[in-house]
Amino acid sequence: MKQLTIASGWQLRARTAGRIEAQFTAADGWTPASVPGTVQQDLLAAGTIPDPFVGLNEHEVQWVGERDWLYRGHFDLPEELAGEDHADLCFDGLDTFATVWLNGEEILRSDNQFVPRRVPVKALLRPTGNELRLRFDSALLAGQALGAEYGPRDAWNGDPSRVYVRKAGYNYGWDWGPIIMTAGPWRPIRLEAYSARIASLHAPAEVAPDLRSAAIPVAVRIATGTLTAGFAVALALRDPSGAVVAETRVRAEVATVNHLFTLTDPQLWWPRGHGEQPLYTLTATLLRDDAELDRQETRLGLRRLRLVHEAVRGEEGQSFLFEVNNAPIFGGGYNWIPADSLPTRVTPERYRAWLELAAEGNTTMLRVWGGGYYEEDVFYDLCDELGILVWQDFMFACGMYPAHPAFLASVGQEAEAALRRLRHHPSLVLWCGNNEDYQIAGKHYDPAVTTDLADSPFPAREIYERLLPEAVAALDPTRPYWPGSPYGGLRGDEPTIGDRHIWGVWHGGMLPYQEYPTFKSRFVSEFGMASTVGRAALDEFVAPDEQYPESRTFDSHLKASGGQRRLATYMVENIRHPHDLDSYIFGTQFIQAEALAAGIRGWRRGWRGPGEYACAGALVWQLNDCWPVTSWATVDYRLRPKPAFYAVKRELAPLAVALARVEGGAAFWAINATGTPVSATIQLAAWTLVGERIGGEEQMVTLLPYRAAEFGTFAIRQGRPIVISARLIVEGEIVHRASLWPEPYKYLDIPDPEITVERASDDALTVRAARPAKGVVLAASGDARFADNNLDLFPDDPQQLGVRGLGDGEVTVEWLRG
Ligand code: BMA
Repeated sequence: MKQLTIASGWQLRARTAGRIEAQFTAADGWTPASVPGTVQQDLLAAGTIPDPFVGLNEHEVQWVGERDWLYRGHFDLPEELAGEDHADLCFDGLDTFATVWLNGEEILRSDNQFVPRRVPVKALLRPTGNELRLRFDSALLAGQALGAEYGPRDAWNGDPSRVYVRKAGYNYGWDWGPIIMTAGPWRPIRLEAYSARIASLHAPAEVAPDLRSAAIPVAVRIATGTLTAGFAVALALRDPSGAVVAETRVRAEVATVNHLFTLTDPQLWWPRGHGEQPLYTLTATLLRDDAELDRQETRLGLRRLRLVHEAVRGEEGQSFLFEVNNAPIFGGGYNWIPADSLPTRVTPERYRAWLELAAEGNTTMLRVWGGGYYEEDVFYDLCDELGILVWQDFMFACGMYPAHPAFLASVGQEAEAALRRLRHHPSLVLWCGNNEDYQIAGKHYDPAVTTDLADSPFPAREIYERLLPEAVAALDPTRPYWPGSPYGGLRGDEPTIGDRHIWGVWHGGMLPYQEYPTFKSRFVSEFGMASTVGRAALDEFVAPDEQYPESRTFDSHLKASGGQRRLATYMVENIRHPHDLDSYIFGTQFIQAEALAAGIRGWRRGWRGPGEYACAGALVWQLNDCWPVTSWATVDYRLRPKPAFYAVKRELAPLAVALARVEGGAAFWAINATGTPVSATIQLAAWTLVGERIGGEEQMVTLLPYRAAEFGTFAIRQGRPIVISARLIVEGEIVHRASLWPEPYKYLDIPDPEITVERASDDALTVRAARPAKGVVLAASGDARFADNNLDLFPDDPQQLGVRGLGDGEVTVEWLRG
């Protein structure tokens, strides 16, 4: 198979009134266009629009989303392609309502951003000067027209007509993102020429329960005119070192060639923190009379996966536990949203930086959330390499989606495309029907209704409970499917069944985050606390005269409903209200760190071991941002971690100690997320605010694998404010720290802790405090990156931490004052 990527010389222009032919042939009015790309990206590059991320510019660029756009591109047909029997134009992603012409012939109409299209064009091709024309209709207007035709429907976030449009929902604006209605060929366009090609290569490998062998059934689907004699497929399986461990050659008498490889003692793929991520490579070569016609390769990670719904001792309901290679995994991590409002700007390098940062933050699982898009291949490749498990939503979020036949057909194609493209990734462990659609359905959801779902008051159940599970069963039978997130029980808000989004803190009743542990759940798939970004980020999008929290620009970059009010409420309930921008930034970020830590700490305590996995996951809403904004992200748009990133990292550490206030003192427990028993010492100490150590105890413990274990109560005398420190020591090394301060912090008179920061070496610092210090945030100019931050310090425990890119920059320190 030979191919030609058609990426250069493209132009775009807005469609105007009048005959479209004249516009396509017009000499002027064109802007250089990037393919893959989006209109907004090219208009920005041409200086036609201001940067929508800066100031209030978002509001200046809305006209782009309300126009139709024309693209034209030209290509010659390379000789080696001209000689092939077949030639297809392949459009990997057209956003969204597109009509395509080749050399004046209309060849395609597409209405789903997520469905790659292939069009046979052999008969239309010329040796030179082939012209491709694309028209993208305004998705906003097209969606509104569908809404007018089929009737209004409900949706949270964005114009509700979005539910009729198979396009990334966040483009319509979300409670953390701007309205940027992209349009364009957002994924590559190429010409493929072949006499025969491999249409698909699928190897749904299964590892035996005893992990001692793996069955790898291989199916190769061949696309060609007629299969004549002489066709064959050569299969080769290479181990991670590249050595061939199995190979064969099968004659191709039918369009799908099958073969079964079995491996004994396979190298198992493990989630990070549990083992390595060895990847095998399976190569299929299509031959005719020994001549190679096409070749495809796929990487395979061999692992045994189960989503375990079993009884939880002494409790109602069932667990929601991911098990990999028979090891119970605590699904700790984040929800992932698109990393840019202009998705084609996210380079493979940026994906690597994001996912390496997530791994550095002790992320075991990322949920690709249903309001964005099925991510780029590189995202999943990196998760395979880094051992980050992926919870994959289908692209439905916070809406009452329709289920009329045309819509179902489009969704069916979309699901097939996503399943075929992503099913070989070992990191992908769950397919999930939607985000919060069972919640927005509210009273329209009646589980007793099990037939004619498309005609029910909640028609999209036809998608989540029939179309998608059937597609998953047919195309990716080795993976579990879950109808929605949250889902389980009547309202998807069940403490003992399925997953749960816990938004009683921040949203809803704005309950104190200290109450997070009281929210029971088998798997917390969303919870969050918002904060603003740091100074460096603000300087990039807020004009100096707008740099105060209540400014119009701040408000425009804070999309959460009631956001200002909620941020202020959580601050005044916990800390002394800040009066300047820097302490406002510190305050919101401090609260976010405290809240997320309280949640994870409380829920991970419920991961109590075999038969008692009362809670088996906590996914923070959200890891990243798609533009500069005050949001729930713990890392800003330019990959600068906020203090909360380090708080989450600490609470998700594989070995951890934890504290909680109880009558007369503090309960303490420890977590061992690894598969090996660990002998450790838990050291506890009680401190006054002025730094006197007034008590302490040590306990030698054995931390059994895969669980949290309670170790009793550390009694402290009541009366004055006492701060408790806890350290977990393994083979003489402090592997984890925790602290417990009296709350609310605002009542405390916290003396200056006299913090010092010393350079221990070029890439290490030692941080000390003469008195207990809370929420110590180190900052430096430029791209300095601290390995740890948002520290709780104690007089007897200087902390050493790594730092990159500091150079001779100065380190500043901020801490909770009171
Ligand atoms: C949940 C998510 C998102 C939203 C977040 C914060 O609803 O699924 O839709 O951004 O909460 O409100």
